[in-house]
Amino acid sequence: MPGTTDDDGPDSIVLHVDMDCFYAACERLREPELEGKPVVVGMGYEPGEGHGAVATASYEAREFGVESAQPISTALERLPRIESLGPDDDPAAAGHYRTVDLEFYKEVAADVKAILHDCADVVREVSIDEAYLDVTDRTAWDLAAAGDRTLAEGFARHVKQRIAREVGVAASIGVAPNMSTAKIASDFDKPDGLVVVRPGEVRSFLAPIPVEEVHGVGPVTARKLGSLGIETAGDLADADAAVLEAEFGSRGRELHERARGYDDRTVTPTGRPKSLSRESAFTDPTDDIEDKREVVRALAADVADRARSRGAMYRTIGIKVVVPPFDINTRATSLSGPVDDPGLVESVALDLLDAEFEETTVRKLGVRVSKLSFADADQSSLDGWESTGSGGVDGEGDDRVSDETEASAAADGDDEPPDTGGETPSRGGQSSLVEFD
Ligand code: DCP
Ligand code: MG
Repeated sequence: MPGTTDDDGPDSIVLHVDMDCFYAACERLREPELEGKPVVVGMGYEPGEGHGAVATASYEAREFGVESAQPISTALERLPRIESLGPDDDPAAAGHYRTVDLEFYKEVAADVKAILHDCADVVREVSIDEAYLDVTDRTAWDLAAAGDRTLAEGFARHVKQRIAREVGVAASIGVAPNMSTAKIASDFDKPDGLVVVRPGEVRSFLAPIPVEEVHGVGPVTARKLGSLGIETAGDLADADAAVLEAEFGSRGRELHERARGYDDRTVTPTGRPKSLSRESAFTDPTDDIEDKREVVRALAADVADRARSRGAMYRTIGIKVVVPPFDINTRATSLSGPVDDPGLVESVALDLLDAEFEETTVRKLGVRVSKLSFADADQSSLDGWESTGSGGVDGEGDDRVSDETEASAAADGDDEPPDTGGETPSRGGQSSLVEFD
């Protein structure tokens, strides 16, 4: 059982990766001068608007009491906009407000998720900026040759560094033998955290954690637990299982188990895709039509191949053309019925490219098939977002193109907005903006 010390197998190694102040980090990618400054991403802060919510705040802005899901009016009271300062006001105590641009954040998230899929065989994407990785087969709990660090820690550091170097945003990572502990660990030392909880340390790591942070404990349960004198995961672990079961039913027993460090969920890939896509970025933007066509051909072949291997037929074929710096164009053609036809994917994608983008300088190209139907409805267990490894369609040694994304399920490949739990007006308002289709 994963996450336990049973004799039936080695302990799992689960990474939980969660980007730090993600939307704000994305804004800093295109405006590096915002680094180190209070940044608030949300809606409704322009004069005369007044309603809307904070999507996220940079850690500098959080010092002023600004936080996710807060009404924007409260944020503005706590941290005025830099534009509204008088000549004598302190600019360090003002916020740089930016409007939610989900389309751009999804681009950045897709780049991060591509790295995650490259680093793990099983990736469960749970929101735009968060995923679980099962890396049991890629590393080990053994100590590295020098020192007292585990190999798993070195592996997680490598993932973090790749994200920082290749995408330019910071991730916090928790490493643990099970999902719920990994999640708590990733949150434990934010921002830029790396917290490793070894198999033998789970219970002692969890003991001082407030019950609210145990996976599955919401505010109502936390209040009830509080009334039973249970404030921490340690209290919960020590509580009488029968009492918990009487109070909360079977969930009580489950929470008791989690607090004691047992969580037998395995990391399963995010569900059946609604679309399949692949993108490639050029190292240097190009307007050469033959270069562009060559990439589109390779992407089309890869996507059609993946669709076939999953038994998926498609009714829409589309392309994505990213013009520097971040102008995203998508075009698609709908067919009269579902097909499995690699030649058609190529010809439709090339037609869409030629029709409008023959002379355009592009930074990145993508091909997508969507409106999928599956020949065999029972194939869902095979539909995970398998890792295709690096190299992929672009071919080793082709340095004009970096192998960029295995389309990521939640943030990119799905047509649904990512589920971060709890909608805010800001996100709700943006969720109709989807790439392709
Ligand atoms: N988000 C949102 N509304 C919320 C919560 C989050 O729009 N109520 C968006 C903005 C966040 C992104 O989702 O940047 C990721 O959510 P997180 O909860 O991971 O928050 P952050 O990444 O911003 O901060 P942290 O560093 O705490 O992870
Ligand atoms: Mg985050």
